[in-house]
Amino acid sequence: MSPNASSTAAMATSGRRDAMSSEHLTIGHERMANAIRALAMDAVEQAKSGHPGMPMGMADVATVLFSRFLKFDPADPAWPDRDRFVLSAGHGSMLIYALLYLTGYSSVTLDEIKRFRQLGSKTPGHPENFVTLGVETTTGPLGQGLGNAVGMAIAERHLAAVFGDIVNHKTYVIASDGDLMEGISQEAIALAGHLKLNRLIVLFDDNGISIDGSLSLSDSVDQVKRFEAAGWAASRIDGHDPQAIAAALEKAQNSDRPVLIACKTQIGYGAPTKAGKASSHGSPLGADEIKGAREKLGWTHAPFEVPEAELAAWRAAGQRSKQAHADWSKRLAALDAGKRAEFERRMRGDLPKALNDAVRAVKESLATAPKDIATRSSSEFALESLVPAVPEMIGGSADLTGSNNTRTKTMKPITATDFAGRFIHYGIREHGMAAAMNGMTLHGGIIPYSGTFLVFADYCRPAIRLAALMGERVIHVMTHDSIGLGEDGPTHQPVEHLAALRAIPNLLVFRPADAVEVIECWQLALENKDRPSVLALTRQNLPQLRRARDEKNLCAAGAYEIVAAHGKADVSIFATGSEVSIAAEAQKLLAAKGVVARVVSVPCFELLAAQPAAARRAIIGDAKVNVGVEAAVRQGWDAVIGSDGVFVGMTSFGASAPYKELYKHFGITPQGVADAALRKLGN
Ligand SMILES: Cc1ncc(C[n+]2csc(CCOP(=O)(O)OP(=O)(O)O)c2C)c(N)n1
Ligand SMILES: [Mg+2]
Repeated sequence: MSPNASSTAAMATSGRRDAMSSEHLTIGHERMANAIRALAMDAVEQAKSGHPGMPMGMADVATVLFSRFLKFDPADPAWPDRDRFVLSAGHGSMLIYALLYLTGYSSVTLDEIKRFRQLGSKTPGHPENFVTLGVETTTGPLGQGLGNAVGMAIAERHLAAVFGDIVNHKTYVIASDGDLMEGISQEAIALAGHLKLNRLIVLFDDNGISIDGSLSLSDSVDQVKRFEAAGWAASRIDGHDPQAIAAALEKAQNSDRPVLIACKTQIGYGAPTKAGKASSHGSPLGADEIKGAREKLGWTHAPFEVPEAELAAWRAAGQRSKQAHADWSKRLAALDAGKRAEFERRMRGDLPKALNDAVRAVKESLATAPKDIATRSSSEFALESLVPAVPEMIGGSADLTGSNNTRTKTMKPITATDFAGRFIHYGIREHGMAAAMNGMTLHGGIIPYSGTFLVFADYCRPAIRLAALMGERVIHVMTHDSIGLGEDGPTHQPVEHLAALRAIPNLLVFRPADAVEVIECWQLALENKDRPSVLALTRQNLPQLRRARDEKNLCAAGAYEIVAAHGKADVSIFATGSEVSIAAEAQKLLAAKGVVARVVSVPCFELLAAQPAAARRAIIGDAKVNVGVEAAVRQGWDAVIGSDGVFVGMTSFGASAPYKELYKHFGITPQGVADAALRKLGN
């Protein structure tokens, strides 16, 4: 059915969900949807770049969703119980900007729409949640938004289990062919289906077109069957028929499983020659085509002009949830004061006071009874105190729970029948895990931490990058962090991963050297509210180097002198993680040769780089020779040791053997470090 044939009558049939405003009924669906289409065409034309096809194709679906189903309040974009709306197909950003403007968010004005894609505007090329209030997550890399939405839906169910009916909302997604072709989508839908996330509703823009042309060039998947196989309820509808859209959404409200609605649409709907064609995907339509579209759609208004009546209908749609919002505020106010304060604290992202006590207790215990254990085990020891103290921490692992040591003794799993648990068995789905974690953080009220091997950081990387871009606190525990994992060999031994992670702006990469540094790094990861962190941890045992009682978090400076020189140092040895104890042994060998050396532990390059210049210089010192030691590639180390510094590490992939033999084979030993320093000193 075409929009012309539907509109008002269709809207009225299932109008019991919302008391539609009289304006809306007068204006009707079609004119509201055309307001989106016109704004998308005009903004892309003015910017001379952008993607008009998707917003034009999905305007009908979006209009029904936003005017009849979505629970939202433009006056309070951060309302904790709003429905989440994720535009996974971020290239269609004009769809969300049009919706935000039309429904009355103050963040997107008509002027901002006119500045689409310009520097400093609220309407960047792809939606950025840190730029535009009302945008829930940053999308553009296809598939990520869908992955985020799964995390949001998990967060909703968990918080509802903990706090009751003040958390009771849905998560809606618009996803395109590209979103569903990306591998991450399989991880996301499988996890969602397994957990029966029945408040997750995906509206698939089933337009059969991608950039190269017809989807048949590269794909023949039956998406409905695919989603059904993953445990979803899935159906196919005409995405231009408001009645069908409303009926499908209505049915989705009470589903017992996640819902896919495949909406058959025409990309660039309304464009006279480009509709249904890839040419409407990612370029301005051009003046003639836009003129023709205006005629075809019966939209006679000037560019960027939304007549008062249409705007009023949309603004009325933006007011629909006022009562729901007020009712929610009453429920929140009626909550037990302690519970309410706890909910509000978590949603603000503030840490509980108990954290500091937990950190102190771990440090006290380590000072009393030192632990010469792997840092992955130190992390578990830390978590045994942190997890009870910080109830918003939700742990997990991508099927390596026993290796990552991320599940504490008391943690129960989150399951389809009990969301009160605090541990997620993500399955072998690193990418889906990392994207879901982003979604949990974006939802609010949760600090997710993961577990996998460091080498599989590559499988999470696109999501970690987005966490860093968005400034989201997610914490990745990545164990088996070097050749020190031994026999599993080079496929499992990260060599370039630390450097690659350190290259991501705003990401904190921690590589603690012992049990004390582990608790300090955990504390820093938790306290850095606007940054993601990776904790790189060992499989092999390490000595506890820090034996003194230090209230102060020495890792906070990114680096610090862990073994002082006896006198003026000729050599500064910088090392991270498992190589710090090797550096400490090298210092003794050098002392035996009459060479004075100091050892600096560098648990976090990024925090060191952030130190004021004088403090950084003091940490780095002025020894004749700087040596860097890390069982990884040199890249990035020159910032610490200088280009004249000596580096002892890896220049190739590792090998399969017991780890002690590997360290010897690759020359990463106390003797190797001492020899390198001596050579450089000319001794
Ligand atoms: C991971 C990723 N790969 C590639 C792209 C570039 N890209 C943007 S949209 C798109 C595909 C367009 O097809 P579809 O998703 O069906 O969107 P439609 O054209 O129907 O709006 C591609 C390849 C991207 N944004 N993300
Ligand atoms: Mg498509």
